[in-house]
Amino acid sequence: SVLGAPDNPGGLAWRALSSAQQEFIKALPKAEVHAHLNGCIPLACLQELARDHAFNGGSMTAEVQRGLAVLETGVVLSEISDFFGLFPAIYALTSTPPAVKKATQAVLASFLSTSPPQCQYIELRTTPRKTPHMTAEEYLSTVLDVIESFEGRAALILSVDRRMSVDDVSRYVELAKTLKREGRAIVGVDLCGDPLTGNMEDFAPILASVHDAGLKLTLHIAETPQNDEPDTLTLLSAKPDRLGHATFLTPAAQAIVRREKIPVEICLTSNVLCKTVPSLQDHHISDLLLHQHPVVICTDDTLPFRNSLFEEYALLLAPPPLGLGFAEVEVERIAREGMGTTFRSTKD
Ligand code: 6MZ
Repeated sequence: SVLGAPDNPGGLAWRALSSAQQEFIKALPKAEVHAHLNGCIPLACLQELARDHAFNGGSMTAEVQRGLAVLETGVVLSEISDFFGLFPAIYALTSTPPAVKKATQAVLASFLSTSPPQCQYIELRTTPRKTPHMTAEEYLSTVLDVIESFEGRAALILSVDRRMSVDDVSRYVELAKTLKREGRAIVGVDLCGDPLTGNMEDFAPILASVHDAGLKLTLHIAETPQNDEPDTLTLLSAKPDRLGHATFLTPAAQAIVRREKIPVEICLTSNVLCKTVPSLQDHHISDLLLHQHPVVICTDDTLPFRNSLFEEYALLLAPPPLGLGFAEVEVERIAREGMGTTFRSTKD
């Protein structure tokens, strides 16, 4: 099943729908453009990776075991900073090219190979990583080989992390440009990672340079109240083509985002579970839609959040308090306009 935990916000909304409404959501053409590879590994695949890891003599540190146990039972976060502590456990299991290949295949299959598929097209993002078993180049090339096997239905966004050094950000942005020149299925660059870290003054010009190579730029921006106006305005100076979250835009930042009509990637379950919005009903999507601002509905991290794209759309359609109560015509328009925010060039 592509449906996640029955008691998460999307699961409850999904079950509040009639079967005709569920069929309507399943049949809607959709694009997924904000999904993190290591955050979207299906649980069964992660468990298989843990078995492979043990079989190959890999050590299962207490940290990895704890992380796995949390992911198996379902995460409860008191704040967003708890979230980033989950990744070392996942990374311990995706540290060789065969493991990365298996994980990428499982992630793409979970979006594209279900019947019906959750989406028609996905831009999957991931942060290059070097480990004792592979270089960052090998990591990306392994991910790209799998993406390309989906023949135009998937593309890569290379993420750089706010915690990286300026040198690493530069190196990975150059790598993204090289991959694009080589004709690989890469469409853009993303900035992600713990929103409370990093100095964006140094990152912004490097990020802006991706446009010269024909790549697009998306940035996690104003995800928490601690992301102050200088941080947000500095990121906006890089001329992003889409924004992730954009929950805490100050009036000055909001004026720019509205004027430039920069599409916002909306991750409803993620924001509710990370408690960056007080409730679904208070989510900034309502204000964006009121202003006819372009949005695209996305899952973010289906592994910890146990959500699916179907359920994210259920959150739009189900009546309050479980959902936002949009009419089917409106949900259809949101899906269609979301398709229009992708980084695919028209000639592809
Ligand atoms: C910021 C996030 C995120 O890149 O290793 N990531 N960054 N905000 C979020 N909101 C919930 N969710 C995930 O995928 C995992 C990485 O994606 C980023 C984190 O840096 C995480 O380590 P990849 O494939």
